[in-house]
Amino acid sequence: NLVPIGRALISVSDKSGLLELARALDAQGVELISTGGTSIMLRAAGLKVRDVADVTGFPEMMDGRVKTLHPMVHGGLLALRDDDEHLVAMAAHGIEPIDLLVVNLYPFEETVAKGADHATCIENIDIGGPAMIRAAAKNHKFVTVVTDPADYGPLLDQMRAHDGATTLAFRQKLALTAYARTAAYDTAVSTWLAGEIKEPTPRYRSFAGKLAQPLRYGENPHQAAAFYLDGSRRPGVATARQWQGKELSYNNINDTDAAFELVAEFAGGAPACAIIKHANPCGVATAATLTEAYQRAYQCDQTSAFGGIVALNQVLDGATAEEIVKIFTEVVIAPDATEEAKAVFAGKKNLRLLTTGALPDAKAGGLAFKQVAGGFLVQDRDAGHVAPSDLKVVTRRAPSDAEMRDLMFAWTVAKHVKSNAIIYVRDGATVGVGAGQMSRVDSTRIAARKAQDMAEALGLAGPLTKGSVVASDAFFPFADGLITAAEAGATAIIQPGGSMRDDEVIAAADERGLAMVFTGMRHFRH
Ligand code: 93A
Repeated sequence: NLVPIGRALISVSDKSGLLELARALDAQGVELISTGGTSIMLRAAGLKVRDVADVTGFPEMMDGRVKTLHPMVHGGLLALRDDDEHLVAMAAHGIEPIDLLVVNLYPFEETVAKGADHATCIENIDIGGPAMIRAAAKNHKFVTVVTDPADYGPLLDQMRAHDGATTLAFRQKLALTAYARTAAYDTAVSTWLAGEIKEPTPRYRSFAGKLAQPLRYGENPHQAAAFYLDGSRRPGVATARQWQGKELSYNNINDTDAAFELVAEFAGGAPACAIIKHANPCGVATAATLTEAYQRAYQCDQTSAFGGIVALNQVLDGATAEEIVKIFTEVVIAPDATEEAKAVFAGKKNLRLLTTGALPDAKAGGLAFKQVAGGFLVQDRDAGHVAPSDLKVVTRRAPSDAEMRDLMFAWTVAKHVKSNAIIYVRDGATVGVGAGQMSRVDSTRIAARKAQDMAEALGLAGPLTKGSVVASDAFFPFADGLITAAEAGATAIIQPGGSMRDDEVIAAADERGLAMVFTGMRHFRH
């Protein structure tokens, strides 16, 4: 099953590692054929290379749209070397076998991620490259196909080990990578086009990614798992730099994402901190300084914060790092970290520090996928926002300015809490979070109960929910949830409204002197 490589066609947009590869192939006596830009680079480096135009007898034309789409190329890739008819056809038409195809595609995904205009994106749809990749991969019994510079090294290792040949097992592995690559590429094109023409229900949807790292295990140790990049380059856990600590786990990645997406809501605002456990915040705060934001987030639920994930919306400084290391934390993620902060963390070997260079745009579009048995659901990511001017005051009393600030904060946090979500907030910090309950009134009670526990732990007299405001991710179906919140000391409520019993809920608020605003927008999260 060893097939020697005598002739290679190289056509690459990403030219990293190209010269080293071409020199090594040349040294092994491999004949090189290449397309426009690739040829120029090889020739400039003093390598002997044939232009694909010489092979096809056709010039590259139409701005390069037609370069390799020719039987001389595709015949050379697809011909079965052990089939007499194929050999006769090759001889009849002067088709020479191509044993190695090295192609990486026009950078379509990168072009879209950069926000290029429509025409530029269209021009970056590679046609000839995928056609050759698919042809070579189909014929992997004889042809070696390399679609990623990361495989140049392994290719040369193979050739050195096998006297210029590759094994079938190696070619098979490259072929499966090749088909996965063209599938992911066309997924990117189709997804982009669906977005361009605002087609919400394209007939086919796929979800593609590039392996970032295999993970030790999944949500549980008996589940195999890996982490893939979706090509969007959204700043976050997928693109972050890890400065220290052991490898992130599946759950770490999931929680770190939840944490960073939450603080991204506070981009450009006051220092903000979120502490996450099991994908739900156990404390979120904004304050005058980052240190204070951390302290206040921590105070919301000191018990759960242990072993949590901390996300910050600003550069991590030394003082905040000193605060964070007082308890065990799994991961800290921030746009950046000062040298002092890094020095503080250096003493905590198990703490992972991630920096992302930027905050993601909380209002950016994108798709969210969820698997169900036999299919998957696709929706826009929840980029919904309400401004204070969108709010409708439904009670006799309107919120004070201070209440309004806290209501907006609470609403923002509620978006990131699993339903049914109830958030008590006081002075820019959560004091009680009720998450993931099947009944809304339970979430209201649990959050108040936790705030009470915390007050006792801190040795405070009154409950922390006294004088708080409350956000509910969806409407109160009955007045009971609101009454529980009022009894816990809440003075103002923010919720979508829209229940059949809104009148009862509003009346209960009025009776207790509460101010309530409706957002008209819901933030379910399951
Ligand atoms: O426009 S294309 O779809 N038409 C082609 O026939 C074709 N053949 C190779 N693009 C084509 N390619 C792509 O050109 C390759 O996939 C590679 O990404 C790129 C290399 O071009 P150059 O060698 O001119 O830099």
